[in-house]
Amino acid sequence: MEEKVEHYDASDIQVLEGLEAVRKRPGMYIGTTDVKGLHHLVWEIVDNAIDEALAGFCKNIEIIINKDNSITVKDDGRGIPVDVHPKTGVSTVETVYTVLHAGGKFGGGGYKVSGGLHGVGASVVNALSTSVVVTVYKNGKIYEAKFENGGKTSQKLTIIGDCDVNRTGTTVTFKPDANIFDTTVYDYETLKIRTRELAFLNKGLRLTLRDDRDNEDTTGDTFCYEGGISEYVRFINQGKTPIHEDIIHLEGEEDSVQFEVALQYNTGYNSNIYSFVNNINTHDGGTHEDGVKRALTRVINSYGRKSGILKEKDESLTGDDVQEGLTMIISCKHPNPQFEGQTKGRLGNSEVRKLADNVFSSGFERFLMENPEEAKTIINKAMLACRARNAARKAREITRKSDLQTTSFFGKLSDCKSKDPSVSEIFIVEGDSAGGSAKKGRDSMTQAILPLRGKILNVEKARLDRALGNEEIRTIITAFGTGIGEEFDLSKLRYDKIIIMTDADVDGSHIRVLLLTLFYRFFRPIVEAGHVYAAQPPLFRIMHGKTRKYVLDEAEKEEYLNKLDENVRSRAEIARMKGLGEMDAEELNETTMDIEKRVLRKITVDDCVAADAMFAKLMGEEVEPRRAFIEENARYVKNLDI
Ligand code: 1YM
Repeated sequence: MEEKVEHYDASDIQVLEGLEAVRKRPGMYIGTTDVKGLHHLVWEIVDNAIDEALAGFCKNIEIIINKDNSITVKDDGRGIPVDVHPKTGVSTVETVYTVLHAGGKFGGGGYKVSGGLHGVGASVVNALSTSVVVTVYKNGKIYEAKFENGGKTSQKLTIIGDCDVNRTGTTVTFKPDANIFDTTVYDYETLKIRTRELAFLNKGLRLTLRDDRDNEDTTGDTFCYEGGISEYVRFINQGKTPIHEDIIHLEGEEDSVQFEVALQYNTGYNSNIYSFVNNINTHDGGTHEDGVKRALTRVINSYGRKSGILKEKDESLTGDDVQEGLTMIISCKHPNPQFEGQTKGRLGNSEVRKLADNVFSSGFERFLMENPEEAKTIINKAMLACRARNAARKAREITRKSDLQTTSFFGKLSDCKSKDPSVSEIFIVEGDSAGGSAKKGRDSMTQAILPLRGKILNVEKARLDRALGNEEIRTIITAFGTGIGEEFDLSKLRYDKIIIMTDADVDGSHIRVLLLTLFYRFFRPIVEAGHVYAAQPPLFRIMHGKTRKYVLDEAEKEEYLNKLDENVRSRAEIARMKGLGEMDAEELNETTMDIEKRVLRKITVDDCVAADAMFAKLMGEEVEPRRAFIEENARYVKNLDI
């Protein structure tokens, strides 16, 4: 028998057990092992570099997608400490990369919570990678440590060379484990959106993203914003028409809590308010957002009264009124944030409410007093919003009273028999003829059909009161059962799935975008809760012998044909499906509606900021950005079906 030469002591075993736990239940540490989890690994490493920037030692961060889909992150900070760590007996570099939860506990102070989902950092990335190389430039030396197969040290921290004494920094390369992740292919756009956001949120920090997979000579994208969140507001307002020139930027600090807000009103009717704590998007708001919103309403009302713009007979403006057409970024950096709510997307620290209110109210009041013209424009806009809100309430009352009973409504909606929302679904179908086939082909127990006659109103350009004047939109609201605006209630939704079923052509995609705009603007919680889907009608029907096969797209068609026998293929009859209206009930059921056979695509609002910019570009008032977008993307269109 061979004698074992390795000597494991208790601490080694603990380390291995820790990383093994991460590999056993990766979801606990990074949320998911799908493409989202894969990208999450990048941010765990980048967050350490950002922490170093927040501490004031790092100015440049570089992210590179390497040829083999491994990722390299470089920074020019102090470099991870290289001395032996007193508790573990190995170098601090090794400790940070092999001991679970080590990350933030070492340095102390700073804003160490930026670590995305659970903030456990480098060791988790190591546990989920097949190889990790950490290089530290410090004290005129180059140090290197290597890890393999889920975090096992394969090379202890070693000096591998000399460098300029002034050079400092950390470089990390990791390759995600294909046994853990559904996919190990990185998406440049996904990384780009977040990299840009991090640059907006950390003013002056230079972030570069580069893709070396196809070509190593690319320069990539570099983001650096001296104006920070002010430039973020300008970016979001691209393609919108601001109603005052300057972006208002206010900031303050108390007890090591930094608070910052930037805002600008535009002529649109929607509000785009995004808040962050330690660079993490607080989707569900919290005390920082509450403090600002409360102060905004109070200051506008009190200035409005004092200045006489708001007359005695006028009612006070509400939060919704003063937030119409408002683009606002709120950013708080907190040494000890408390996240609340199911998805931990809400800031709970109560002291932040007061800080946010104080910083915002004093700064904003001053802006209004120093800029009376702009103040008047802003308050007049809020007063118009107030009038529209009252008009919408009246229109809604009429909708509520009449629609559910009117024959016109029931003429349109073929409801399902079930009254149980958890099993019910509604198909919103383009045109009467497709609507007819869908009605015949449905399972009437659980599937409701709502055919749309005309194009629905573009709500990007309309307020709620006008939207309520549109018959197609009124029908949709009545069918959903949730109400709209101030009285919206998600729990009253009558269907679990809302399925948009449009043709696979230009008109169909236009109607789909109009519907998505409507949902995104007026029913966002329905989208966020994952109730909205797009049906995927097939593009081709392939017949050979007695076999009938439907395929979704060109790629699937090729794949299927390639599998067929040569002489079958040559006789194989291919029909391009023109539209839903051309399918008979049986075909429509089989290809698009049958719960067992159909393919649905879930619509998500993964990145509200990006989606919003897209909606504004495609649907907003300004023609130029839309034209630019179409020109930019025309080259990607392969199967334009006109
Ligand atoms: C490409 C990834 O990890 N940079 C990085 C990490 C650290 C430091 C500097 C650092 C922190 C401190 C002191 C401190 C980390 N250090 C630790 C620990 N880039 C990247 N740059 N000196 C250097 O926090 O006091 C964890 S991360 F724990 F060792 F201090």
